[in-house]
Amino acid sequence: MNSVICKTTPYLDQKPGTSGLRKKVKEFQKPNYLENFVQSVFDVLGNVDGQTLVLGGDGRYFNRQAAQTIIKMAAANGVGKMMVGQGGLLSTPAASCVIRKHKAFGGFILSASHNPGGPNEDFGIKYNVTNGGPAPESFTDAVYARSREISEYRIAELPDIDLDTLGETDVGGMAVEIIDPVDDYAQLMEHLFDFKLISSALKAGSITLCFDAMHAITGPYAKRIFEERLGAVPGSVINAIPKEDFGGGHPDPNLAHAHELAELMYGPNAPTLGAASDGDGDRNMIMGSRFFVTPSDSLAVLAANAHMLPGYKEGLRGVARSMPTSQAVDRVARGMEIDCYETPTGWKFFGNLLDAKKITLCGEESFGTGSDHVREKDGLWAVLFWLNLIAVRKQSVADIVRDHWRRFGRDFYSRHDYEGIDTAIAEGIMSHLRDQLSALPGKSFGDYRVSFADDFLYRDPVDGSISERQGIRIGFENGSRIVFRLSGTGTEGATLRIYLERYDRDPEQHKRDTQEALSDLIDLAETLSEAKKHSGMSAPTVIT
Ligand code: VG1
Ligand code: CO
Repeated sequence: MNSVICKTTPYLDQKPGTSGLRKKVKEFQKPNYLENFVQSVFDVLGNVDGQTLVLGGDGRYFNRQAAQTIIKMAAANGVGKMMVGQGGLLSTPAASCVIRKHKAFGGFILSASHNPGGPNEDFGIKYNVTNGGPAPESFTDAVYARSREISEYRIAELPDIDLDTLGETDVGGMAVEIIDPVDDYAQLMEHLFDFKLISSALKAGSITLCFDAMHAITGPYAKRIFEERLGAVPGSVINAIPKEDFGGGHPDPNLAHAHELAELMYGPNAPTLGAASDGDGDRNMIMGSRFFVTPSDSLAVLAANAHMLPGYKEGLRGVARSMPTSQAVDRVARGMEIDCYETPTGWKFFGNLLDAKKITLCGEESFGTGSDHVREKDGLWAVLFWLNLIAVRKQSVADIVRDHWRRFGRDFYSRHDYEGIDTAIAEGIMSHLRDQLSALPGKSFGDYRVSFADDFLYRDPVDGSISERQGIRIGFENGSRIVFRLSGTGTEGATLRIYLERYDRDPEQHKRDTQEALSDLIDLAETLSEAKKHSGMSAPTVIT
């Protein structure tokens, strides 16, 4: 093999965010931009001689090209074998599954998740470690540091590799195995859920399903699992063909972006379960007829019912949620007398807790739920979980959630995003909030008396590592909370996220509209942050 060492100069902005490095495609197309980052990962990894790496992405624009570059660089860096999803495709949870199942050293996932795709939109790359999960901050910090001083990278001079034919070939002394992207993942799902029960309910028509793949990676997975394997009526999966630009939409499963599904679910012929996933297949939205399940509630419902499903019949070791996620799951954990951990935003923080067997289920308010079956959040897993639960309980989605509220009380919850704010203004809003923190405890605003106010600091209970400034939390004596943080996944300006929650035990109140139930807190968030005033925006751009 002819391997060359190419000279390069550093880019100074290759700092991975909440989930990998995300930039405009145009940035990634700059000379050596991708190569610098990938070589920085190899440099931090050190000796990878003979190791196996996994590679796949969500199929967005630039996916194939990036895959070719990474394979050639892997060969030149001594990697023994690359396992690549056919067509360069793998959903994020499937990549995690493949790394674990085949005991690979790690893997590259090419995705900017829910961000739009296309020549003028976003691309992303992240490295996952041996446990199948996103690399921890210590690793991404080291990659960033390396990228700022890199001076050369290694690449094999090879013709383009055939990414479409299944099977193993030799590429310049390195084995490249093109694998079916769905097989391993589908097998794992079969092991966790009662496929027989779900299948008979779908075939009998007692459960109907509409899954919106949003022209993203889950199309082939959902077709195979829901329609071919479980027997859902053909057409149950919509927008099933992955497209490089996701059909021009945002592959973000929420009521704003998955509008085709939302319309169906609020219409006269709604199926039993409506669901959607994002660009790379790790998020999920769950709906019943005229009913939207907040991701925070979904996590709590899954935790309370997990023992009814085959993969979780032994019960849960513990649970975890990201800090801004509502406290609904905490109430379930208390009832079950298991531990509940509060972690910073981003799946990488769950990895240690899962590996140390401290938790079985975890989730985030941003439409992410998962368990110890892989080390990523998992969209289709959550949909299968709900299908299985509905089949066991023989109740509608709405009835399952309302029962849950009657038992545990309801955590009204919403997130207000202000997107595309000038970065300096967004930083200013955060520091204005930070300046108030020490004076807030004990202060009252109407019925709300502040019990604590801080900038969230996380000490990992497994390795003791510390992550600071993870978001501003303001907690009230009645259990309500307001959280403020800046997004770490955007590629344009800044996004301010305001998370609002209020608990109500009284079943009479559970029917209330969420925004109305939260209106005092919404006003209070503005009083404290002056977000509208400083951003010049009269309303949030997205409310979930
Ligand atoms: C967002 C979500 C966070 C999630 C992250 C990656 O991050 O809030 O909960 O882990 O996206 O998800 P941020 O920093 O923009 O708030 V995905 O599906 O984009 O990989
Ligand atoms: Co995603």
